Parts: sequence; C-alpha cells; structure tokens
Amino acid sequence: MIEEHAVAAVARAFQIDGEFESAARYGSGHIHDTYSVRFHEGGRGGAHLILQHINTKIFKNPVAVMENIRRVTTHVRAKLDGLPDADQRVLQLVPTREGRVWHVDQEGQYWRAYRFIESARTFDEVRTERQAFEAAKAFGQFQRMLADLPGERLSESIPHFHDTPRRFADFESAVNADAAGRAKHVQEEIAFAMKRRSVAGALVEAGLPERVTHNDTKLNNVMLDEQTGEGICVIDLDTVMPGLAGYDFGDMVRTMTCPAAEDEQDLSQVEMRFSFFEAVLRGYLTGAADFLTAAERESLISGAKVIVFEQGIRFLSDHLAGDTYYKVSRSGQNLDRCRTQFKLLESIERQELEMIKLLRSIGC
Ligand code: ADP
Ligand code: GN1
Ligand code: MG
Repeated sequence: MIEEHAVAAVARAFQIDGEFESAARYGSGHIHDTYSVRFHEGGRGGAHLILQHINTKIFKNPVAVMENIRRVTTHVRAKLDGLPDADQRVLQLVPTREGRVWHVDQEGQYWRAYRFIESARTFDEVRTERQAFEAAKAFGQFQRMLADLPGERLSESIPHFHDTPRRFADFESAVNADAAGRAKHVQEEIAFAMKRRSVAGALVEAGLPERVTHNDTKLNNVMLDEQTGEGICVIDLDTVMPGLAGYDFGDMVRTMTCPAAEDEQDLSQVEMRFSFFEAVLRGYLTGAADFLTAAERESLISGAKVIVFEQGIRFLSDHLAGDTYYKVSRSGQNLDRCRTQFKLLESIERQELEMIKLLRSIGC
C-alpha cells in the first residue's frame, strides 16, 4: 500500500484544478491498485478521480495499453455525442500536465487517472436477473460500438490472453514445477482439469471471426446506474484487444449467473442459475445481435464452458505457483476461487443442452 502523501504527489501530476483533499483505496479488482481521489476548489466544488497504479508485472507494455484505451474511449465517446450523460457512459482519461494519458512517478511506476463515474456502482456478486441483463447488454453494446474502430489492429496488451490451450499447457507446467509444494494437496482439482483437457480448444479451433472484445467482462467491470439499474459504463479497459465474441460472453456467464462470491467456500451455493443465464443471453443479444454471425452465436455456450474452465485452471496454476498473479487476502484463496469455477463448470455441463435449446429458440 502506497502512502497517501505519495498518492497525492502522483495525483497532482494530472490536469486537475484545486487542492488535493484525500485518497482512499477503492474497489476489489485483482490486478491494479485503485484509489478514489478528491480535490477541492474553495466554494466551487472540486474533482473526483479514479487513480490507478498500473500493474506492470502483468501489463508489461503500459504505454501500448494506454494507447489502446485512448483510441477505444475516443471512438466510443464520439458515438455517444449528443447524449446528455455521454460523459458518464464512457471512461474519461484525465491527461497529465505534460499532456500524456499516463504518468511515470519517481520510482518508475506507471499511473493513470479517470473521471469518477458518479451515481453508478459495480457489484462483485450478481443479485438479480435484471442486473445480469443490464450488464450483459452494456457489454454487447460496447462490442458493437467497437466493431468499426478505425486504424491499426489494437495491441495485444497481454499476448495469448485467452489462448486456452496455451493456458492449459501453462497449467501443466505449474503442476510439474510445483513451485510452492502444494500439488499433493490439490490432486482432485488437478485430475478434474486433466479430464477436461479437450474443453480448452473448443473456441480457438472453431475458425471464428476476430473482433474487438473486452476480454474481462466480469460483472464488476460494468457500472450500473444507481437510480435506473441500467448498465451505463463499461470499465477496466486494459484487455480490450482483438478477440472472440465467445470470450466476452463466457466471462459474463461466469460472473453473472452465480450469486456466490468468486472465492466462496460453501460450494453448495455455487451453481449456474438458468434464469440468470437467460437474462445474460437476452441482454448480450440486445446489444450484439445485429453483428454476430450464425457461427459466433452457435459458439456462445462453448464460450461459457471454455472461459469458466480457463479461469479455473488460471486460479489453480496461481495457487500452485504460490499466489504470484492474483491479489490474495488469505491463504488458499486462489484454490477456493478455482473450486468455484470447477463447480460452476459442472453446473454448466449439466445444463448445456437446455442452454443450447434456449439459444436456438431465440433465433440462432
Ligand atoms: P482492476 O483491473 O484491478 O479490476 P478496475 O479498473 O476494474 O481495476 O477498477 C477497480 C474498481 O474501481 C472497479 O470495479 C470499480 O468499482 C471502480 N472504478 C474503476 N473505474 C471507475 C470510474 N471511472 N468511476 C468510478 N468507479 C470506478
Ligand atoms: C482479473 O482486473 P480484474 O480483477 O477485473 C483478470 C481477469 C480474470 C479476473 C478473475 C488482466 O480481472 O482475466 O478473469 O481477474 N485480469 C487480468 O476475477 O488477468
Ligand atoms: Mg476490474
């Protein structure tokens, strides 16, 4: 945790009028250090920002990430022109005093700032079908707005991010390396994953079209309006890059159909609830139906299986490696996270035929 005065010094590097007032840790993301930062300006109110210390262990080329985000937010903002609340509907980068969209501090650490989106919030666990519908619709619309992004292909901010066969190979290496000496305690989980090796290839081997996708469409990466419940702004844009529609749909099913926490220890609470799945499917198609090909629609349920499986083996690999990637607040947390994913995958497997039937019934 970086001291408040150090955060204040960083915040002052951005183009904000007024005096620094406060900074507090914010949110529950697994990757960056996020702060809510306030500035005041005498009697004239002030500014409220989200300031983020970018995790460069994970995002090794932060400048390329920020260039992606600048292009994506500029494009989306232009599409929203004319809407009275356009500034709430897309992340707004705050430039530094030097005119860049990132800041490097004295220790060589990378930072960025966004305007704080007020009157909206994120949820770590889904509560209602309506939330699932709204969040999925927002991600579908986000993909649609980016379908005509001009210019070069976006940079791959994390190469091979959703290359699930490669993730599986990394998982096998983590088992063999057994860096933290934990493999003997997780034989059941390892066997579960090994048995499903073939799931990994289902999306990448299907010859589907490349799109601009978000790639991290978990529920807490979309802000829901506090009054209306509408999904108003898609956030956490680090991994927006070329990808498959099924990756995004899969992560929505992963995080919007199960009301339990990602690290829930009582596995009896973990299941894919069909009514939530229906809400995710209808919400996503409301946003994305008009550009998806028939093959992409057909791939959506495989996407759910692949992404839940991928996430399970990513958590298990990190547990085996000694918790080096995801933030953890207690020991065994990555293993708990892995177990919820595997339980969810079993639940999806059981309901797969019904899921396919529903997808086809809404016009596939
Ligand atoms: P991470 O990559 O670590 O998940 P996020 O960019 O998702 O980081 O930010 C963490 C949390 O901070 C989000 O889940 C959300 O609650 C909050 N947040 C992020 N950006 C904003 C913003 N512009 N306005 C308000 N809250 C935000
Ligand atoms: C991370 O940044 P955050 O917390 O939204 C991770 C995702 C995982 C997710 C699991 C860059 O997302 O890929 O699906 O945790 N982000 C990165 O909760 O690895
Ligand atoms: Mg996030």
